Amino acid sequence: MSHERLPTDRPAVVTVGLPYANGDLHVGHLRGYVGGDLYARALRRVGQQTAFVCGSDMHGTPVAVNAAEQGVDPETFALEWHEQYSERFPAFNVEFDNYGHTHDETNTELTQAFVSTWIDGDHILEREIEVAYDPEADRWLPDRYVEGTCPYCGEPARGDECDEGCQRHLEPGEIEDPTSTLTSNEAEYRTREHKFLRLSDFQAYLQEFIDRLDGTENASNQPREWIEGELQDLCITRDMDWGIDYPGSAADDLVLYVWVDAPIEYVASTKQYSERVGAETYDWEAVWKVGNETRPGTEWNKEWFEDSGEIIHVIGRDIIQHHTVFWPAMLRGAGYNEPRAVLATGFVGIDGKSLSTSRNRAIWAKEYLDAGFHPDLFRYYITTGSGLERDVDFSWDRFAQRVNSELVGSLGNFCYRALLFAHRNYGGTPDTAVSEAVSERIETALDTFEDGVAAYDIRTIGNVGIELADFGNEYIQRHEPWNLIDEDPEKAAQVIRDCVQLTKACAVLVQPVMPAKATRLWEQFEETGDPGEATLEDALTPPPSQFGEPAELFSQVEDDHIADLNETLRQRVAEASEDDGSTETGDEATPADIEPLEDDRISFEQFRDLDVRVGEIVTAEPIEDADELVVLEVDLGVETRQVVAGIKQRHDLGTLPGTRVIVLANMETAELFGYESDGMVLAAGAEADLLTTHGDAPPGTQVR
Ligand code: B3M
Ligand code: ZN
Repeated sequence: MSHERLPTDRPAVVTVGLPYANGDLHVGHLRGYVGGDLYARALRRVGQQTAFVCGSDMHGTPVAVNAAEQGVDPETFALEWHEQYSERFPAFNVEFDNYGHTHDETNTELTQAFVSTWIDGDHILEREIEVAYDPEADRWLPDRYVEGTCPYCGEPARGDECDEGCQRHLEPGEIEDPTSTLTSNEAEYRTREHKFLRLSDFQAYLQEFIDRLDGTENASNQPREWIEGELQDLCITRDMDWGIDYPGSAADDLVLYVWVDAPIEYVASTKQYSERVGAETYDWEAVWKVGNETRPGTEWNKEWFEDSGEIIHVIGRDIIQHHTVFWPAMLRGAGYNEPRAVLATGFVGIDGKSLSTSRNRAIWAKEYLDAGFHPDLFRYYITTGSGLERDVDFSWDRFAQRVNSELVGSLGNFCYRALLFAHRNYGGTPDTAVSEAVSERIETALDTFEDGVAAYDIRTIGNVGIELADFGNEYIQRHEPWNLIDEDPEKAAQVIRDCVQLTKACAVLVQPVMPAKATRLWEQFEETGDPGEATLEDALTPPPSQFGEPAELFSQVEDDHIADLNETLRQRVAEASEDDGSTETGDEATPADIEPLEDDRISFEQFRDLDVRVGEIVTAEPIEDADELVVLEVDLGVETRQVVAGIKQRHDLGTLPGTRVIVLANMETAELFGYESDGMVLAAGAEADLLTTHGDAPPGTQVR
């Protein structure tokens, strides 16, 4: 880590990638917003002055295409979704300090000022390029108006992104076999002049920037190949009338590319917040500018940045390139501060399959709320189910299981038992000091929390309160105060005093992940104020000597409810696949294709000869000229092995790191295409569908 440890004495801003104002939000979107909200709350908890900002992404073809489908003008369409998001986020306790949108005046002015500074700094060039055109519709086809094949990986792609394949940003004119999404006709390429940001001006800067960047590993590893190779200039204009005008071009239908004004909204939204609360309370320039002024150029000078605040972006893994290559260059060219950390989330799957809005295999934000579940349950599930960088699966079954065991069974049970016992026997907190062992355990939890914040480790931050409750449950069970109360009243008072303190510490520690539940718990002590304002030290200060009867914090999720939700999801996916003529299970083998089962039996001893282990893929690299082969580094707990596997047909390599696989560890070694393969990864079928684990058995675990 090249930065001073958090918290610092400068202001911080936490942002989350802006949602396109073009449709319903689902659990896949919510993961980032909840993660960002948790992190912003945790930062404040450790004493860092923090603004948490975001806004709706109103421009670009994602909005224009959907608005046209509905027959509405893009502004009306996007504003409606913007209003809806402004209500939806707070319903999940995602509380932005400012939630703006990219079409507002603050962002329009700031965006044009950025571009003007690039023009003044000579970073803009004009170039004639080939742009897709639909002769029948008589229109240019920017971005999502064109589909075709990715020139880098050969997968189907959209005009400006290889969304199903290698996830690269595509420049206008790059996509192969272009088809118009307006008429489904083959598109023509026609010559047109556009403006470009000369990214190569910032190459040396970016190479150093990426070494300074904190956050998840994928965010600083993925862009290296681009930053180290030749940087392509970024086309920053589009032939559309929906967007922010290129300065001085109001007349000619040339607007800025949506990825120019979208990240600038991070700055604009912070500015709006500052303007609302006053710069003495929060000064946006102290964060975004360099020593409160702009210093355009291509250089980076340590002293300039020492006094600037901390910029932390939470984003989806598919937009790493935009945030670690384009955005820092845009900021530097305009003379602004740079991101300190980028935290890129993995994807959210549904029932072990990828979330797909076209197949309606998604859990929608509204649907979750309509099912009557408290938002904090989802917050807990989605942030602590796996590390932020990893993919996480949402299933109603797993949701119910985790709520029932971890929230009802552990946290809820402990707090209720401790407070009820204290209330009934002592009217509140027993009048004695907390034992040394318990205060030490609380201090350890506080340290874990602080280390989690310093390491941007959202999962650890989300878990620390529950782990403390696990300790509490074990503690109360071991000491059985209900037996001690007659035999050894002093000891009983001591145990309950400890448990009440642990409960208060839990309230302080779970607040970032479950803010509303933490407030309810806090109120049970009749503690005044808001646990959101509490500091970490409050976990160790005595709770009030008197409090009333507590209430249960969580209630059990019922099996019938879950069965109904599963059925609704199943029906919806089936209907969607009928509508588009596909079958949801189309890639499964039919019974006629399946080999009969083997008659020859083997002994248990023979099976035991196989050393089958759980492994975790660390890296996955294609082998050139081998259509199917991939070189994997697989962590087997005790050591990391290189394994060559024929799995390229079915798996997107970018998504493999972090995946748990099953490995035959004592397979004899082999050499394939010049690479040694030390083990065999198990996969199903001719297309090699990787086997993985259902629970969380760690790497190295034996399979029996
Ligand atoms: N509106 C959504 C996405 O591509 C896009 C993010 C902008 S962040 C500045 O995930
Ligand atoms: Zn691609």
